Amino acid sequence: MNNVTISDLKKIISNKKKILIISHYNPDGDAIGSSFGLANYFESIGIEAHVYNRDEVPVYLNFLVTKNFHNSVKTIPDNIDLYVLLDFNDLERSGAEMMGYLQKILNNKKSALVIDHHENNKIKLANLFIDSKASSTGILIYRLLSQLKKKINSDVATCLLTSIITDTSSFKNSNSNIESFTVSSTLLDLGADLELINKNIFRLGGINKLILRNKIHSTLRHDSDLKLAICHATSSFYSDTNTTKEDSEGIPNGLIFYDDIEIGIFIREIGKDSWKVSTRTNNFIDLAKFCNIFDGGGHKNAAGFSYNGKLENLIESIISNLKK
Ligand SMILES: [Mn+2]
Repeated sequence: MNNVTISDLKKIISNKKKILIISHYNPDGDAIGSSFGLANYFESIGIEAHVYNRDEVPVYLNFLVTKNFHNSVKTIPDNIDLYVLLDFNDLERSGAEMMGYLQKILNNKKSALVIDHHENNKIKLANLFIDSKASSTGILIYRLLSQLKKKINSDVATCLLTSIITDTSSFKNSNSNIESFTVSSTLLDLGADLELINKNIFRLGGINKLILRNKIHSTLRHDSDLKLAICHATSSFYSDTNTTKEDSEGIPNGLIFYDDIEIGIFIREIGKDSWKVSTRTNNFIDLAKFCNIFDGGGHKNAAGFSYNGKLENLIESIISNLKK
C-alpha cells in the first residue's frame, strides 16, 4: 500500500474507457459532490462514467446530477476498467452488496483506486490517494482534475464546491484551511453556481422535521465537566413524526456551536438494542481515537460507531470512557 502522487494518478486513469465511482452509504454532500464531479469530468473527456451508491441521493442534493447513477450492482455494466472508491476508509462503508462485488474485483487485481481524506484507511489497495488534511474529498478531486488538460466545466465546479461547502459546514468547521478557500475561489471562477448550492443545501425542510428535532433536543444531557452534550432518537421519534433519518442530519454538529459544549453526540436507534453514534468536536479531543475504543472510526473532529446493548449502558460507557 502506498500513497500515490498526482502524476501516478494521471497514469492510472489514462487510456481508461469505462469507470465506476463508488462512495459511502448514507451519502453526504462530499460523497455525492466528489462522485458526480469526477463522473461529469470523465464524461466531458469522453470516458464513460458510472456512479454507485447504496442509497438514493438525499433530496437536498438533488440539484446535482450525473448520467449513470446506480443503486444496485445488477445494473452496473461489464468491462469496467477502473474502480474509484471515494470518501470512505473501510469497504464496509460501501454497503454489503457493493462490498461483495468489490471483494471479487479486488481479488482479480483489477485496477482500483482510493481517493479519501479520512484517517485510518483500512482498504487494502495498491493505489491510495489519501490526505487527511484535505477538508473534503472534493478538494482531492480538484487537485487531480486541475492537472489534466481539459478545463473543469461549470457543472463539475458546482459539484466540487458543494463538497467543500458541506464538509466544512460553510468554512465553520476546524478542517477549513487555506486550500478550502483558494480552491473554492478557483471553482467560482470556473463557473460554480454558489447561489444554487446555498439555495439547496440550507433549506431546512418541512415542519415535521422541526417537530422531530424538537423531540431529539428534549433528550439533551449536558455534562459541564466533560463539555459534553448527548441527544438521542428512538425509531418511534421518526415514525411518530413521519420523518426519516435524513431529517436528523447535522444534530451533533449543531450542538458544538453552543457555549459549554465541545463534544456533541447524537445516538440513533437502528434496531432493537442497536444504536448508531455520531460524534463531533472542534479540536477538543481526537474523536477518531475515541470511537476506535468502540470499534468505530472517522476523523479527529467527526467520527462514529455502532453499539449493541441498552441505551443507558451506552451513555454510561461513553461518559466513563471520556473521563479516562
Ligand atoms: Mn468527506
